[in-house]
Amino acid sequence: MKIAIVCYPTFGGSGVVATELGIALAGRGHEVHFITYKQPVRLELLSNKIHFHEVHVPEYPLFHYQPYELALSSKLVDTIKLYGIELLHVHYAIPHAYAGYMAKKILEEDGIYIPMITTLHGTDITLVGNHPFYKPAVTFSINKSDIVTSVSENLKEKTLDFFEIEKEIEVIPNFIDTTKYSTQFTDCQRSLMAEDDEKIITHISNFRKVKHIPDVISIFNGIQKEIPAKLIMVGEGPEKENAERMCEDLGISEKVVFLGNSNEIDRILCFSDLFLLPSKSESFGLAALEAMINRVPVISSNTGGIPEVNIHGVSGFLSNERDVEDMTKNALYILQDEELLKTFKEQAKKVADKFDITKVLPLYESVYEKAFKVNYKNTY
Ligand code: GMT
Repeated sequence: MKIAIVCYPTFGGSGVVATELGIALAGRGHEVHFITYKQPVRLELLSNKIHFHEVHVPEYPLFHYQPYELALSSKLVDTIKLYGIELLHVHYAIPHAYAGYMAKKILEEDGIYIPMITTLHGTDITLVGNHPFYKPAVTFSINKSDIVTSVSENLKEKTLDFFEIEKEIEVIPNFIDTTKYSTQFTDCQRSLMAEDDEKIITHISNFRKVKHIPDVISIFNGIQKEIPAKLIMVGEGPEKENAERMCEDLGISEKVVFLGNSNEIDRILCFSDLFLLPSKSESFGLAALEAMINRVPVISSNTGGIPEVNIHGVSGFLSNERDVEDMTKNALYILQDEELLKTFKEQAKKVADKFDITKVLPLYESVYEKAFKVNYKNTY
């Protein structure tokens, strides 16, 4: 099958999922075309099965806002025609589903009928999508997609609550390629980060408000008062400066390392003892899954789709949002007992194995097959 994938190319869960899905589909013999404004960060290898087409938005003094949707729709139309693409899969509703639907309609003028799948990832629904400025357009483009998928049961429920959806939403959870983690790193350079007696706590995100970064610091502050520990903060975003300042004010700057964005998070997770994800909400929490596959237990909030990934008392612990005290207590409970830490590490890996890509990829392939039938029915 020739498939076009539209996604955000930057560091962030939806782009990572879209990229890994495309790579896996190419591995199954499909021809995959990524269409976005920059080469996706995790897309390292291009081949005859994996193509990348860049969307350019020419600058013009009259434009206060660059019309990215327009440029994306046009690029989709041209690429679909040129490469004989048979199916369009857009990740993140805004503005991808909208631009994709426009491309679909333009192509129909030329007698080309292409099915479109929209995958909802989270903030496209929970934060941005239900804003009154966007809501009608988001509702419209979700309803006009041939198939809609969401990455968790919780996100499906929220979508049905927030929007007037006339479509069935299929839940296809995010996934991980467990073969990439089947052997442990031999070059895991723990000593570069911490002393032997120090526990390593990690947080990875795009440092937005929704991640409750101050809670990450507060939990770590509580931990380091009781046991020797280091905190590794991976990522970039608007809350990073505040976080650096907060560490300074608490006098723990020497124990906190801000690494910036990284393409090699498994090299960091391989020596981590605990992962913190106290978010306000997560539709899924891919970062937690990536930690768990690397045998890192997770201390998280219990909101959104997180409980579908991090299992309380098994792969880590869940607490109410903002309950820093409970999260700190749970973290210390795991970290202060070496045997227990080992058990949680193995359990985290076992839970993560359930999200292996080999189980999830066929779900997408069967949704693709279904999309052709739905598109045919909608068209004729
Ligand atoms: O919010 C982010 O961290 C980025 C965002 C994205 O779309 O790139 O992540 C959302 O999608 C991920 C992949 O499906 C999920 O794992 C994240 O939980 C979700 N983020 C939120 O719901 C806040």
